[in-house]
Amino acid sequence: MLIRSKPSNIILSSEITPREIFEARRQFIKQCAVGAIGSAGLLEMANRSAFAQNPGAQKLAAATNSNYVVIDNKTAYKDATTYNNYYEFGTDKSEPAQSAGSLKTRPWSVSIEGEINKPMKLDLDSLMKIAPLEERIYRLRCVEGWSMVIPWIGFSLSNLIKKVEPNSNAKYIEFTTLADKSQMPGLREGVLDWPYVEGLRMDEAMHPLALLTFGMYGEVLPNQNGAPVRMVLPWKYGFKSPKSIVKIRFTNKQPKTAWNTTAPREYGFYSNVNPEVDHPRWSQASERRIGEDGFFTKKRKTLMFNGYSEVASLYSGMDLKKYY
Ligand SMILES: Nc1nc2c(c(=O)[nH]1)N[C@H]1C(S)=C(S)[C@@H](COP(=O)(O)O)O[C@H]1N2
Ligand SMILES: [Mo]
Repeated sequence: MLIRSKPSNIILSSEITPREIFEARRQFIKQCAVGAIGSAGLLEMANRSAFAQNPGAQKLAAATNSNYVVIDNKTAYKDATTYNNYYEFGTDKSEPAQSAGSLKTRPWSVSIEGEINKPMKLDLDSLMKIAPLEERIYRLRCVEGWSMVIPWIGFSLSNLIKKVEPNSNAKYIEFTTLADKSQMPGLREGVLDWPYVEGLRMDEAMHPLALLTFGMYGEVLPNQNGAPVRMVLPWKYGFKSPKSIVKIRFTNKQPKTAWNTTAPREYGFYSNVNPEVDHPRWSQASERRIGEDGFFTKKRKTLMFNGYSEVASLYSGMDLKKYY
Protein backbone atom coordinates (compact mmCIF):
# COMPACT_ATOMS: atom_id res chain seq x y z
CA MET A 1 0.00 0.00 0.00
CA LEU A 2 2.93 2.29 0.63
CA ILE A 3 4.25 1.48 -2.75
CA ARG A 4 3.22 3.60 -5.68
CA SER A 5 2.44 1.23 -8.51
CA LYS A 6 4.66 1.53 -11.53
CA PRO A 7 2.71 2.06 -14.76
CA SER A 8 3.82 -1.37 -15.98
CA ASN A 9 1.98 -2.97 -13.04
CA ILE A 10 -1.38 -1.67 -14.05
CA ILE A 11 -3.31 -4.22 -16.04
CA LEU A 12 -6.94 -3.56 -16.68
CA SER A 13 -8.80 -6.76 -16.02
CA SER A 14 -10.85 -6.03 -19.15
CA GLU A 15 -7.70 -6.67 -21.19
CA ILE A 16 -7.39 -10.20 -19.93
CA THR A 17 -9.23 -13.06 -21.59
CA PRO A 18 -8.93 -15.99 -19.23
CA ARG A 19 -9.01 -19.44 -20.72
CA GLU A 20 -12.20 -20.41 -18.90
CA ILE A 21 -14.11 -17.50 -20.33
CA PHE A 22 -12.68 -18.14 -23.77
CA GLU A 23 -13.70 -21.78 -23.62
CA ALA A 24 -17.13 -21.08 -22.20
CA ARG A 25 -17.62 -18.63 -25.04
CA ARG A 26 -16.56 -21.20 -27.63
CA GLN A 27 -18.95 -23.73 -26.12
CA PHE A 28 -21.65 -21.08 -26.10
CA ILE A 29 -21.18 -20.28 -29.78
CA LYS A 30 -21.27 -24.00 -30.61
CA GLN A 31 -24.56 -24.46 -28.77
CA CYS A 32 -26.06 -21.37 -30.38
CA ALA A 33 -25.14 -22.75 -33.76
CA VAL A 34 -27.10 -25.94 -33.21
CA GLY A 35 -29.93 -23.99 -31.62
CA ALA A 36 -29.86 -26.28 -28.62
CA ILE A 37 -30.48 -23.75 -25.87
CA GLY A 38 -33.39 -21.54 -24.93
CA SER A 39 -33.19 -18.16 -23.20
CA ALA A 40 -32.77 -19.70 -19.73
CA GLY A 41 -29.82 -21.64 -21.11
CA LEU A 42 -28.43 -18.45 -22.60
CA LEU A 43 -28.49 -16.75 -19.21
CA GLU A 44 -26.94 -19.76 -17.55
CA MET A 45 -24.12 -19.81 -20.10
CA ALA A 46 -23.49 -16.09 -19.69
CA ASN A 47 -23.34 -16.49 -15.92
CA ARG A 48 -21.03 -19.43 -16.11
CA SER A 49 -18.57 -17.60 -18.30
CA ALA A 50 -18.50 -14.55 -16.03
CA PHE A 51 -18.08 -16.57 -12.85
CA ALA A 52 -16.05 -19.49 -14.23
CA GLN A 53 -14.54 -21.26 -11.23
CA ASN A 54 -11.30 -23.06 -10.79
CA PRO A 55 -11.97 -26.60 -12.07
CA GLY A 56 -9.50 -28.14 -9.58
CA ALA A 57 -10.77 -26.41 -6.45
CA GLN A 58 -12.42 -28.18 -3.56
CA LYS A 59 -16.11 -27.33 -3.24
CA LEU A 60 -17.40 -25.88 0.00
CA ALA A 61 -21.16 -25.90 0.37
CA ALA A 62 -23.00 -23.31 2.46
CA ALA A 63 -26.49 -21.84 2.34
CA THR A 64 -26.68 -18.10 1.73
CA ASN A 65 -27.61 -16.02 4.76
CA SER A 66 -29.94 -13.46 3.22
CA ASN A 67 -29.34 -11.01 6.08
CA TYR A 68 -25.85 -10.46 4.72
CA VAL A 69 -26.26 -10.03 1.00
CA VAL A 70 -25.47 -6.76 -0.76
CA ILE A 71 -27.48 -6.10 -3.91
CA ASP A 72 -24.44 -5.08 -6.00
CA ASN A 73 -23.33 -7.40 -8.78
CA LYS A 74 -20.76 -9.95 -7.72
CA THR A 75 -17.20 -9.46 -8.89
CA ALA A 76 -16.14 -12.08 -11.43
CA TYR A 77 -14.28 -14.99 -9.82
CA LYS A 78 -11.38 -14.42 -12.19
CA ASP A 79 -10.93 -10.82 -11.04
CA ALA A 80 -11.28 -11.66 -7.35
CA THR A 81 -8.59 -14.34 -7.66
CA THR A 82 -6.05 -12.59 -9.90
CA TYR A 83 -6.09 -9.04 -8.52
CA ASN A 84 -4.89 -9.49 -4.94
CA ASN A 85 -3.02 -7.91 -2.11
CA TYR A 86 -1.00 -10.56 -0.33
CA TYR A 87 2.44 -9.06 0.12
CA GLU A 88 3.96 -12.28 1.46
CA PHE A 89 3.70 -13.39 -2.17
CA GLY A 90 4.79 -10.14 -3.81
CA THR A 91 3.49 -6.60 -4.10
CA ASP A 92 2.17 -6.67 -7.67
CA LYS A 93 -1.56 -7.40 -7.89
CA SER A 94 -0.95 -10.39 -10.17
CA GLU A 95 1.87 -11.96 -8.12
CA PRO A 96 -0.15 -13.75 -5.38
CA ALA A 97 -2.12 -15.70 -8.00
CA GLN A 98 1.15 -16.71 -9.67
CA SER A 99 3.23 -17.59 -6.62
CA ALA A 100 0.87 -18.58 -3.79
CA GLY A 101 0.78 -22.17 -5.10
CA SER A 102 3.70 -22.81 -2.74
CA LEU A 103 1.54 -22.16 0.34
CA LYS A 104 0.91 -25.41 2.20
CA THR A 105 -2.59 -25.09 3.69
CA ARG A 106 -2.82 -28.57 5.25
CA PRO A 107 -2.13 -29.63 7.90
CA TRP A 108 -3.04 -26.27 9.45
CA SER A 109 -3.86 -25.25 12.97
CA VAL A 110 -4.77 -22.03 14.70
CA SER A 111 -3.54 -21.36 18.21
CA ILE A 112 -5.94 -19.41 20.43
CA GLU A 113 -4.28 -17.85 23.46
CA GLY A 114 -4.07 -14.95 25.88
CA GLU A 115 -6.78 -13.62 28.18
CA ILE A 116 -9.19 -16.57 27.91
CA ASN A 117 -10.28 -19.41 30.16
CA LYS A 118 -9.92 -22.05 27.47
CA PRO A 119 -6.76 -21.69 25.39
CA MET A 120 -6.69 -24.20 22.56
CA LYS A 121 -4.98 -25.19 19.36
CA LEU A 122 -7.52 -26.17 16.75
CA ASP A 123 -6.78 -27.96 13.52
CA LEU A 124 -8.60 -26.63 10.48
CA ASP A 125 -11.34 -29.27 10.48
CA SER A 126 -12.19 -28.71 14.15
CA LEU A 127 -12.19 -24.94 13.64
CA MET A 128 -14.56 -25.21 10.69
CA LYS A 129 -16.99 -27.27 12.77
CA ILE A 130 -17.49 -24.68 15.51
CA ALA A 131 -20.55 -23.22 13.77
CA PRO A 132 -22.53 -23.84 10.58
CA LEU A 133 -20.91 -22.35 7.50
CA GLU A 134 -22.88 -19.72 5.65
CA GLU A 135 -22.42 -17.73 2.48
CA ARG A 136 -22.44 -13.94 2.76
CA ILE A 137 -22.05 -11.47 -0.06
CA TYR A 138 -19.93 -8.59 1.20
CA ARG A 139 -18.33 -5.52 -0.32
CA LEU A 140 -14.60 -5.27 0.33
CA ARG A 141 -13.02 -1.80 -0.02
CA CYS A 142 -9.24 -1.55 -0.25
CA VAL A 143 -7.57 1.56 1.16
CA GLU A 144 -6.02 1.99 -2.31
CA GLY A 145 -9.37 3.03 -3.77
CA TRP A 146 -10.85 -0.09 -5.37
CA SER A 147 -13.55 -2.48 -4.24
CA MET A 148 -15.01 -5.89 -4.97
CA VAL A 149 -18.18 -7.82 -4.09
CA ILE A 150 -17.43 -11.37 -3.03
CA PRO A 151 -19.57 -14.33 -1.87
CA TRP A 152 -17.56 -15.45 1.17
CA ILE A 153 -18.13 -18.64 3.18
CA GLY A 154 -17.61 -18.76 6.93
CA PHE A 155 -19.29 -17.89 10.22
CA SER A 156 -19.27 -15.00 12.67
CA LEU A 157 -16.01 -14.85 14.64
CA SER A 158 -18.17 -14.40 17.76
CA ASN A 159 -18.85 -18.17 17.69
CA LEU A 160 -15.16 -18.86 18.30
CA ILE A 161 -14.79 -16.07 20.86
CA LYS A 162 -17.64 -17.46 22.98
CA LYS A 163 -16.14 -20.95 22.85
CA VAL A 164 -12.79 -19.89 24.34
CA GLU A 165 -14.36 -17.79 27.14
CA PRO A 166 -12.53 -14.46 27.27
CA ASN A 167 -11.78 -13.24 30.81
CA SER A 168 -12.31 -9.67 32.06
CA ASN A 169 -8.84 -8.60 30.85
CA ALA A 170 -9.67 -9.40 27.24
CA LYS A 171 -10.13 -5.99 25.63
CA TYR A 172 -8.61 -6.62 22.20
CA ILE A 173 -7.96 -9.46 19.83
CA GLU A 174 -4.77 -9.89 17.81
CA PHE A 175 -4.43 -11.96 14.63
CA THR A 176 -1.03 -13.25 13.52
CA THR A 177 -0.66 -14.70 10.05
CA LEU A 178 1.82 -17.18 8.60
CA ALA A 179 5.35 -15.93 7.91
CA ASP A 180 7.41 -18.76 6.44
CA LYS A 181 10.29 -17.83 4.14
CA SER A 182 10.33 -21.29 2.59
CA GLN A 183 6.77 -20.84 1.31
CA MET A 184 6.48 -17.07 0.88
CA PRO A 185 8.90 -15.37 -1.52
CA GLY A 186 7.62 -11.90 -0.58
CA LEU A 187 9.07 -12.15 2.93
CA ARG A 188 12.52 -11.47 1.48
CA GLU A 189 11.36 -7.95 0.70
CA GLY A 190 11.32 -5.75 3.75
CA VAL A 191 8.02 -4.08 2.89
CA LEU A 192 6.57 -4.84 6.30
CA ASP A 193 7.83 -6.06 9.62
CA TRP A 194 6.66 -9.69 9.26
CA PRO A 195 4.53 -11.44 10.34
CA TYR A 196 1.47 -9.52 9.20
CA VAL A 197 -0.43 -8.74 12.39
CA GLU A 198 -3.88 -7.19 12.69
CA GLY A 199 -6.17 -6.38 15.58
CA LEU A 200 -9.65 -5.38 16.70
CA ARG A 201 -11.31 -4.09 19.82
CA MET A 202 -13.33 -6.87 21.45
CA ASP A 203 -16.74 -5.36 20.64
CA GLU A 204 -15.71 -5.04 16.98
CA ALA A 205 -14.57 -8.66 16.95
CA MET A 206 -17.90 -9.73 18.49
CA HIS A 207 -19.96 -7.90 15.85
CA PRO A 208 -21.88 -10.47 13.77
CA LEU A 209 -20.52 -8.97 10.52
CA ALA A 210 -16.96 -10.00 11.47
CA LEU A 211 -16.58 -13.17 9.42
CA LEU A 212 -14.11 -15.97 10.04
CA THR A 213 -13.74 -17.07 6.45
CA PHE A 214 -12.85 -20.42 4.87
CA GLY A 215 -14.18 -20.13 1.33
CA MET A 216 -15.53 -18.03 -1.49
CA TYR A 217 -17.67 -18.66 -4.59
CA GLY A 218 -18.68 -22.10 -3.29
CA GLU A 219 -15.08 -23.30 -2.96
CA VAL A 220 -12.37 -23.33 -0.32
CA LEU A 221 -10.33 -20.11 -0.34
CA PRO A 222 -7.77 -19.95 -3.12
CA ASN A 223 -4.28 -19.53 -1.60
CA GLN A 224 -3.96 -15.98 -2.95
CA ASN A 225 -7.17 -15.01 -1.13
CA GLY A 226 -5.86 -16.16 2.24
CA ALA A 227 -6.28 -19.92 2.51
CA PRO A 228 -7.08 -21.78 4.60
CA VAL A 229 -8.61 -19.24 7.03
CA ARG A 230 -8.81 -15.44 7.08
CA MET A 231 -10.91 -12.64 8.45
CA VAL A 232 -13.31 -10.48 6.41
CA LEU A 233 -14.37 -7.19 8.04
CA PRO A 234 -16.48 -5.46 5.42
CA TRP A 235 -16.82 -2.09 7.18
CA LYS A 236 -13.04 -1.63 7.40
CA TYR A 237 -10.39 -1.14 4.75
CA GLY A 238 -9.23 -4.44 3.24
CA PHE A 239 -5.89 -4.52 5.05
CA LYS A 240 -7.74 -5.03 8.38
CA SER A 241 -8.78 -8.50 7.08
CA PRO A 242 -5.74 -10.73 7.65
CA LYS A 243 -5.11 -13.80 5.49
CA SER A 244 -3.80 -17.25 6.45
CA ILE A 245 -4.23 -16.84 10.21
CA VAL A 246 -2.11 -19.03 12.54
CA LYS A 247 -2.69 -17.36 15.91
CA ILE A 248 -5.50 -15.48 17.65
CA ARG A 249 -4.49 -13.83 20.92
CA PHE A 250 -6.74 -12.01 23.40
CA THR A 251 -5.00 -9.01 24.96
CA ASN A 252 -5.48 -6.25 27.48
CA LYS A 253 -3.66 -3.64 25.37
CA GLN A 254 -4.28 -2.47 21.83
CA PRO A 255 -2.21 -4.77 19.58
CA LYS A 256 0.65 -3.39 17.49
CA THR A 257 -0.56 -4.01 13.97
CA ALA A 258 1.75 -4.32 10.97
CA TRP A 259 0.50 -1.41 8.85
CA ASN A 260 -0.11 0.89 11.79
CA THR A 261 3.44 0.30 13.03
CA THR A 262 4.93 0.84 9.55
CA ALA A 263 3.02 4.01 8.70
CA PRO A 264 0.93 5.25 11.65
CA ARG A 265 -0.03 8.51 9.96
CA GLU A 266 -1.47 6.66 6.97
CA TYR A 267 -3.02 3.55 8.51
CA GLY A 268 -4.82 3.89 11.80
CA PHE A 269 -5.76 1.10 14.19
CA TYR A 270 -9.47 1.47 13.39
CA SER A 271 -9.30 2.06 9.63
CA ASN A 272 -13.04 2.11 9.18
CA VAL A 273 -14.07 2.96 5.64
CA ASN A 274 -14.74 6.69 5.81
CA PRO A 275 -15.20 8.86 2.71
CA GLU A 276 -14.65 11.98 4.84
CA VAL A 277 -11.18 11.11 6.07
CA ASP A 278 -8.67 11.26 3.24
CA HIS A 279 -5.53 9.19 3.16
CA PRO A 280 -2.63 11.67 3.51
CA ARG A 281 -1.74 11.02 -0.15
CA TRP A 282 -5.17 10.59 -1.78
CA SER A 283 -8.91 11.08 -1.36
CA GLN A 284 -11.09 8.28 -0.03
CA ALA A 285 -14.34 9.80 -1.34
CA SER A 286 -14.78 7.41 -4.26
CA GLU A 287 -13.72 3.99 -5.46
CA ARG A 288 -13.26 1.93 -8.58
CA ARG A 289 -15.30 -1.29 -8.58
CA ILE A 290 -13.12 -4.00 -10.08
CA GLY A 291 -14.72 -5.21 -13.31
CA GLU A 292 -16.33 -1.83 -13.97
CA ASP A 293 -13.14 -0.25 -15.22
CA GLY A 294 -14.25 0.82 -18.68
CA PHE A 295 -12.78 4.13 -19.82
CA PHE A 296 -16.08 5.96 -19.42
CA THR A 297 -17.23 4.21 -16.26
CA LYS A 298 -17.81 6.61 -13.40
CA LYS A 299 -16.25 5.82 -10.07
CA ARG A 300 -18.60 4.90 -7.23
CA LYS A 301 -19.07 7.06 -4.18
CA THR A 302 -17.52 5.45 -1.14
CA LEU A 303 -20.07 4.94 1.64
CA MET A 304 -19.51 5.51 5.37
CA PHE A 305 -18.53 2.17 6.93
CA ASN A 306 -18.58 0.84 3.35
CA GLY A 307 -22.39 0.90 3.59
CA TYR A 308 -22.52 -1.21 6.79
CA SER A 309 -24.18 1.47 8.93
CA GLU A 310 -25.18 -1.12 11.56
CA VAL A 311 -21.66 -0.85 13.04
CA ALA A 312 -22.00 2.89 13.76
CA SER A 313 -23.01 2.30 17.39
CA LEU A 314 -19.59 0.70 18.06
CA TYR A 315 -18.05 4.12 17.56
CA SER A 316 -20.59 6.47 19.11
CA GLY A 317 -18.89 9.31 20.93
CA MET A 318 -15.59 8.72 19.10
CA ASP A 319 -14.08 11.35 16.84
CA LEU A 320 -13.55 9.27 13.71
CA LYS A 321 -11.21 11.91 12.25
CA LYS A 322 -8.88 11.34 15.18
CA TYR A 323 -9.44 7.59 15.39
CA TYR A 324 -9.02 6.87 11.68
N1 LIG B 1 -1.43 -11.77 5.49
C1 LIG B 1 -1.91 -10.79 4.71
N2 LIG B 1 -3.22 -10.47 4.77
C2 LIG B 1 -3.70 -9.47 3.98
C3 LIG B 1 -2.86 -8.72 3.11
C4 LIG B 1 -1.47 -9.09 3.08
O1 LIG B 1 -0.66 -8.51 2.34
N3 LIG B 1 -1.05 -10.13 3.88
N4 LIG B 1 -3.37 -7.70 2.36
C5 LIG B 1 -4.63 -7.07 2.84
C6 LIG B 1 -5.21 -6.12 1.89
S1 LIG B 1 -4.41 -4.64 1.69
C7 LIG B 1 -6.40 -6.38 1.24
S2 LIG B 1 -7.13 -5.20 0.27
C8 LIG B 1 -7.05 -7.70 1.33
C9 LIG B 1 -7.25 -8.26 -0.06
O2 LIG B 1 -8.00 -9.46 -0.04
P1 LIG B 1 -8.33 -10.21 -1.41
O3 LIG B 1 -7.02 -10.37 -2.17
O4 LIG B 1 -8.93 -11.51 -1.04
O5 LIG B 1 -9.28 -9.33 -2.18
O6 LIG B 1 -6.29 -8.64 2.10
C10 LIG B 1 -5.67 -8.11 3.26
N5 LIG B 1 -5.05 -9.19 4.04
MO1 LIG C 1 -5.93 -3.19 0.69
